[in-house]
Amino acid sequence: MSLQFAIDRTSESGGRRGQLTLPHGVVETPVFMPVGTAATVKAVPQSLLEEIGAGGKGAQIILANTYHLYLRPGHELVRRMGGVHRFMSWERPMLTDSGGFQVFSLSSLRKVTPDGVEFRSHLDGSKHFFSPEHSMDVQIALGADIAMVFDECVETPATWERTKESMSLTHAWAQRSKDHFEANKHLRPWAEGFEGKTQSLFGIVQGGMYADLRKESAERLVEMDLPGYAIGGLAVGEPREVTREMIARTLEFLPKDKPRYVMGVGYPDEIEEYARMGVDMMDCVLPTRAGRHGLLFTSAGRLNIKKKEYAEDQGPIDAACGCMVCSRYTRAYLRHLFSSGEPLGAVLNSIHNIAFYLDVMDRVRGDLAGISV
Ligand code: PRF
Ligand code: ZN
Repeated sequence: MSLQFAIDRTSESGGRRGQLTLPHGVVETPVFMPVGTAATVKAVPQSLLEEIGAGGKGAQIILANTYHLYLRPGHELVRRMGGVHRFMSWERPMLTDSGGFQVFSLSSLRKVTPDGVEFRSHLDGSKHFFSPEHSMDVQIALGADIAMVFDECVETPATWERTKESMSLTHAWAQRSKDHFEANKHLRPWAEGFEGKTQSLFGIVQGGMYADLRKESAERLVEMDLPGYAIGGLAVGEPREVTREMIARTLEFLPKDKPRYVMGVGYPDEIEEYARMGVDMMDCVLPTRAGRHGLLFTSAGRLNIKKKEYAEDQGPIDAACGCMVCSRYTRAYLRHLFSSGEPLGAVLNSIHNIAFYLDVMDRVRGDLAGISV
């Protein structure tokens, strides 16, 4: 089996405590996945990712991006290096996003046709074309445990008609993604020691901010009988209540026995809330991106380490945090590193923020394990 999902307990609010078994290991859910866009969780070495947060268990699964690795260093190079796990020396589970969302958010001069998307690289302006088939070829070369279908994330706000049209394109692309993935997944870069195991492909529900389209999209994707489903197209600028409502309206139509993943969310209180609603997987650049900008998450809220008031503060970022940064360094020192533009500032801030996110999920898992209905 390439993917198994077992749910131990479900809470009254729908939260699930489970285990997702993948070729590279077991993931305790609900899980937060740090983002490793270019085969690196920015500023954090792999050895630390394996240790920080969640009582020393570290990150269980990380994400990488098809769009970035295709452009640089190139997916064929990564394949020759043994796949993305071997290339970056991360032997735990991984997931790759399909490139759809990144093409729409990063590249320029996009031309969308039923066949795919033509775009210019954000790196050097060179012209490229992504189709569902090409996205699958790239993701198979990278070899993450979970690949994602190629989708279009509609801009917001968008009319119902525009959203429906984009959603229909996403459904056609999902079917093409599945067909091409199934026919080619045997070409993944790892085989030895993984007998009988290969990559799995997840679907992505779209439908913008329209509950009827969310239902239609979920139902259409469920017909494709994929091993897991993501909820895409959210956290793109809409109010938080709308995000929550769309997640709830989508979860209703997704199978209870398969993993459910909300892409690209959110603040710590949001990931906790969504996990308690029954979301099993989430990813977000926030802990690392905010960390590089000096924004730290704590049990007492957000803290901006740039502020003058921390110049001589002998306390840790968060006295309630057990991470290696909080147990060793003062706010005064971290403020000094940040104000001096020292690279270690970004490293330590990112480590604390990731540990904080992983701790949030570890606490939610503990709560869910204790509740049963
Ligand atoms: N689609 C894909 N990746 C994504 C999204 C999406 O809609 C989002 C939206 N929050 C984040 N990452 N493929
Ligand atoms: Zn900490």
